[in-house]
Amino acid sequence: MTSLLKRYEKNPILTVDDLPPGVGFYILNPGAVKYNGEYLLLVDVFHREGGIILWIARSKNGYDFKFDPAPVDWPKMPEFYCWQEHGCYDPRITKMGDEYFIFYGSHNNDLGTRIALVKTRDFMKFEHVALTSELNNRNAALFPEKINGMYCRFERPFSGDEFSPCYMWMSFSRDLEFWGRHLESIKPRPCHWDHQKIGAGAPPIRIKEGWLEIYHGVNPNCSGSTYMLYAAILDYKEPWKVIARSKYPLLFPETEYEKNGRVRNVVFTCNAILEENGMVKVYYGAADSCIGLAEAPLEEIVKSCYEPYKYTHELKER
Ligand code: BMA
Repeated sequence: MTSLLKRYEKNPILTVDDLPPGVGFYILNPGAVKYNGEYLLLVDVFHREGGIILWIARSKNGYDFKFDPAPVDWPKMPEFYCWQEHGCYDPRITKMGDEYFIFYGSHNNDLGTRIALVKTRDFMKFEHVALTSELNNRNAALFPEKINGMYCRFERPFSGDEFSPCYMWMSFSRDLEFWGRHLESIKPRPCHWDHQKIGAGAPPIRIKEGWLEIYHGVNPNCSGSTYMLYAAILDYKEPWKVIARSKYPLLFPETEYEKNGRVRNVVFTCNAILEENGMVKVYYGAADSCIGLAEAPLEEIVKSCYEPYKYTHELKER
């Protein structure tokens, strides 16, 4: 294995067989947070009745997880939006004060995905905040601090269909509902595996160098696409400025459970947790079918962003 992030030896940590029998087909892409002395995963479940629902799994040690007996009681989309939500997926959790904000993909089977926001204080009761984007936008990740007095997020609008090049933007808001002042942020790079399509992974983590963003890069090929994880370091005050970026993927599909499943060759994260001992835990969906955990010291991830690139071609940022 050559990925910088080291997989937990008992991966996958959760599969659909850990749910009550017959409930779902696949589980993937969990939001992850430490809450009240426990690790919580907010897991996408492809329900057998159709649609994607969210279900919490809990753990005392961050490795052994158990699903709650019932799925999350997710708030209904208010009628005034005239937007029917058939599925909610890829939740990204950000703590601000005593509240946890969760951006997620609100999916309508006929129209596509928009970004919606829910909040909670206790992971028991969830409250709708707003539907926060136009169509064909997703991968929203909220910064845990305001930037220049405004809420700040990554988002990833589509430029065309699923396979067209597209990349990470930032937007700002005073009230968490209306988002504007859009800025381009992390972009695809030529001669790297993230040269085509990229999007936020985990909400940014504050580190001494600025912000650490773990994002996904997508590489299209004849039989689909390969999803990998990369890291970037952003300026603390002006986070749209990329200071450094990992030259090689931190994690790419190498194991059977990452290479084979509902969608082959996928590792996809929605949250990473920085532990007090300096380890970063990355919970991720593998092949859109199950959940893995991979870890590395923050120091090594940061170092990898500053490593000189050894590829011989001359590189020009787009
Ligand atoms: C992305 C999202 C993820 C999914 C990934 C790979 O575009 O839809 O939920 O894991 O594709 O299929």
